[in-house]
Amino acid sequence: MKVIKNYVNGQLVSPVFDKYIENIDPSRGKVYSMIPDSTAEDVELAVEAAEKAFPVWSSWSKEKRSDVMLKVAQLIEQRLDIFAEAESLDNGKPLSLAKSVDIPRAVSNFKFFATAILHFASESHYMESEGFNYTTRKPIGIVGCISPWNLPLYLFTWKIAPALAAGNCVIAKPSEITPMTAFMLSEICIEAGMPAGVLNILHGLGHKVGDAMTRHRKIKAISFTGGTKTGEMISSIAAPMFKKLSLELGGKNPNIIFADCDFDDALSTTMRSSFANQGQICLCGSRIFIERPIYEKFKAAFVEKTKNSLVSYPTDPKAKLGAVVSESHMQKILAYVQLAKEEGGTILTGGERVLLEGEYKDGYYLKPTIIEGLSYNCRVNQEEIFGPVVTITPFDTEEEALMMANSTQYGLAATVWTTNLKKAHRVADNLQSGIVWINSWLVRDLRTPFGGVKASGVGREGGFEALRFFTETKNVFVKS
Ligand code: TXE
Repeated sequence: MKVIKNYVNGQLVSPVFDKYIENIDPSRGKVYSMIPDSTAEDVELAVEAAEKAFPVWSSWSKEKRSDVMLKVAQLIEQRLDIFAEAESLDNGKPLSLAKSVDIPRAVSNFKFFATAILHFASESHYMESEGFNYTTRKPIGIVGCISPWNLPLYLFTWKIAPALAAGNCVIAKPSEITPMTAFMLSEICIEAGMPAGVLNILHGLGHKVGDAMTRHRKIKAISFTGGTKTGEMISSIAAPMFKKLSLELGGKNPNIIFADCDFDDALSTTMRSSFANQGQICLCGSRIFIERPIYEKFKAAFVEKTKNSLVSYPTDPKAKLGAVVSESHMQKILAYVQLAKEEGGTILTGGERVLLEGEYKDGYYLKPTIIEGLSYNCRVNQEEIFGPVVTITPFDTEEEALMMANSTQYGLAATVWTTNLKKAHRVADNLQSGIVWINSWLVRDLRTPFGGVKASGVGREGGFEALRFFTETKNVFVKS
C-alpha cells in the first residue's frame, strides 16, 4: 500500500511521531493508501526549514523564481495523465474531469503566477510641489496555505503558486481526504530544483496539523479554502495574532433564469452548474430560480436530462457523475434530502444512493437530485449541501428573484440568464455576490478577483489581488 510522506526541507520524510491515517478510495469505499498524521512537531520542523530558506528565496530575482515554477508546471504537464488518474482515484471524480479541468488548471496556476510576478509593479504617487510617494511590496515571510478536497491540486496550487512567486516560503496542507496529488507535487518540486525549505507540504488532520499551522507565530499569513465553520475557527485563532487572512468559504449560489433566456444554453449550462464534480464545487448553483412563464417547460427538460445523467465509476468514459468524496459526506447529503421531504419538498428525481456492482459496490455514489416545492428560507435552501442536489423555485418578478437570491448568509457566486442586457446588468449589480456570470458559468480568467461576500469569505484571490495578499506594502515619501 502506498505510504505518503511529508515534504520538509526539500526531502520526503515520515512524520515526527511516525503515525499514519487511512486514505480511502471513494469509488470503492476501500482504504488504498496511508498518510502522515502530522502534529505541531512537524509544523515546527517545516517552520525551521522555511526560516532558513526565506532569505535566499526572497533575494532570488523574480526571473529565477519564475524559472523554477515554470519547470514545476512543465513537469506536471508532462505527467498530466498520471496526475489525473491519481486525482480521480483519490477524490472519486470522473477521470475525464480530472484530465480536462483539475490538472490542466493546476498547470495554469503555476504558469500564470510564475509569469504574473514578472509584470507585478508597485505604484508611485506624485504630489505637486511637495514630493512623491513610492510603494514597495515585499514578501511576508513564512505563509500557510490550507486547502480542501473538492478540487485538490487545482485549489492547492491556486494558493501556493502566488505565495511562492511573491517570494514567500510556504507551509501547505492539503485536505487529509485527498492528499495524493499534493504528495506527487512534492516529488516534482524536488525534481524541478526548488530549493530546500521553500515549499513544505504537511499531511494530516485539520484540527491537529492545520490548527498548529494557524497557531504558529512565525506563520504570518493564512490562506484558507474550506467550510465556513472552519474559516470561523481559523480566524478566531489567527486574527488576535494579527495574521493576514484570506478565507474562501462556502456558498449557496443562486441561478436566476428569466423567461427571455436562451433556453437550450441555460438548460445545458444549468446541468453543469448543478452537477459538475458531483455538485462539490463552491461555485455550483444549488438554488435555481425560474421565471414562471417557463417554469414547467424548464422543469420537465431539466428533470429529463438529469434522469439520463450517468452515475458511474470514475474511469467509465461515459460517466457524468462519479462518487462523492467520502461516506460521511454522502450521509450528510442524504440527510439533507430527508430534511427536504420533512420541509415539504417533492423529490422530482434522484434523492438516493446508486449501488454499482463488482469492485465498486461499496463506493459512495448518489443520483443527481432535483427538489421542488420548498420555501426560499427553509434550511435546505439556506444551508450549503455541497453535493448533487439542487432546488427549483418559480418567481414572478425581478424583485422577488433578487430577494430570494440574496436571502442566505452566503454570497460567493451567482448566475443570471437573460437576453435583456439592461436587466442582466441591473440584476448583477443588485446581487450580493463576489462573482456573477451572465449567460454562462465557471468561465475563469485567472486575472480576475475571486472570492465572496458575507459568510462566503474575506479577501480576494486571483491575479494581482493574490500577489498583493502575499506581500507587505510600504509607502515611502520623498520630499522634493
Ligand atoms: O471542510 P474543512 P470539510 C464545505 C462543504 C463541506 C464542509 C465541510 O459544505 O461539506 O465545508 O467540509 C482543514 N484548523 N466545503 O470538513 O474541514 C482540513 O484539514 C486548520 C466548502 O472537508 O473546512 C482541510 O485541509 N485547518 C469548500 C481544509 O481545512 C483545518 C470546500 C478544509 O476542510 C481545521 C470544502 C482547523 N481547525 C468544503 N479543520 C469550498 N467552499 O470550496 C479542518 N481544517
